[in-house]
Amino acid sequence: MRPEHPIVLITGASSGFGEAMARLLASQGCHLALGARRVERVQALADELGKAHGVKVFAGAVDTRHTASVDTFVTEAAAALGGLHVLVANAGLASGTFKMWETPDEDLEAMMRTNVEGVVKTVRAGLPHLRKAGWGHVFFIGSTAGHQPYEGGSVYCASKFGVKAMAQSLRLELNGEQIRVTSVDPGMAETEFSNVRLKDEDKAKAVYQGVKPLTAFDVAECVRWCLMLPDHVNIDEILVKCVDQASVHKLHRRA
Ligand code: NDP
Ligand code: 8X3
Repeated sequence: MRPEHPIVLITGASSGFGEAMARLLASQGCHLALGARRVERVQALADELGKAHGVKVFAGAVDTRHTASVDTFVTEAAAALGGLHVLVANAGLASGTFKMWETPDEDLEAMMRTNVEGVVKTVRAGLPHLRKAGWGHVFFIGSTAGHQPYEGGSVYCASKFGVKAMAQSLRLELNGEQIRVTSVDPGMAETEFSNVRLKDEDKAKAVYQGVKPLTAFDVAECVRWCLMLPDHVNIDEILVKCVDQASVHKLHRRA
């Protein structure tokens, strides 16, 4: 039975898509559990959204690479909010644009541990709460990089192909339960993503030069729409790109 005010846990809520989802879903009456490593950011967001929308918002520090950190965050969130209905495994990153044979261990591990292992740890910790509620929705945040590989993206693409595989497996594994599974797979969107990837503000800005990219709110709207559909409707996958991006390699840039 769908709760009147779903309780939504979002990892990576300190910026970008996660922050936008928190803002949009709070405005729709959802209670929230917001996590990231930069806890001061999620705490400020939680205070703001709780006041603005009268919803309950739990904020916690979480590093999704570490089992104990994820387990503590999820347990404390569920205790503070009285359960969980929706998981958004959003925390993720690209680190560098290395050719495969040049990829340093540090970047390899950052991407695989956050984008693949972190997602498993989040779903593994959160799922019992959805099962207990008897109604749930798990969102994976994939990417066009999980549909089409590109040069300089081998490990990031591998991680997002992995996300796609996990979403498909989980949907099969949960068949027969009222828990929907959706992968939202965006193309280029202007967030802190390129700053984190390139570690250089000017280079990050240049990624979006002459293009009107997706915004974090466009992606949040995809999540909102899937969540609000009737219970018997499962959107498996949304591949969403800005109009200027016809494919990973075909981008229209204005002068
Ligand atoms: P941002 O860099 O703006 O946000 C990433 C979020 O992930 C931050 O809140 C960050 O918080 C969090 N995060 C990163 N590592 C960890 C960790 N180990 N533990 C907990 N939280 C972590 O980027 P986006 O919003 O764009 O990215 C969100 C997701 O969307 C990622 O999975 C990304 O791969 C994916 N994506 C992005 C696209 C884009 O073009 N922007 C397109 C397609 C997919 P903190 O640093 O505080 O921990
Ligand atoms: C982020 C989009 O094109 O940088 O997932 O891989 S892209």
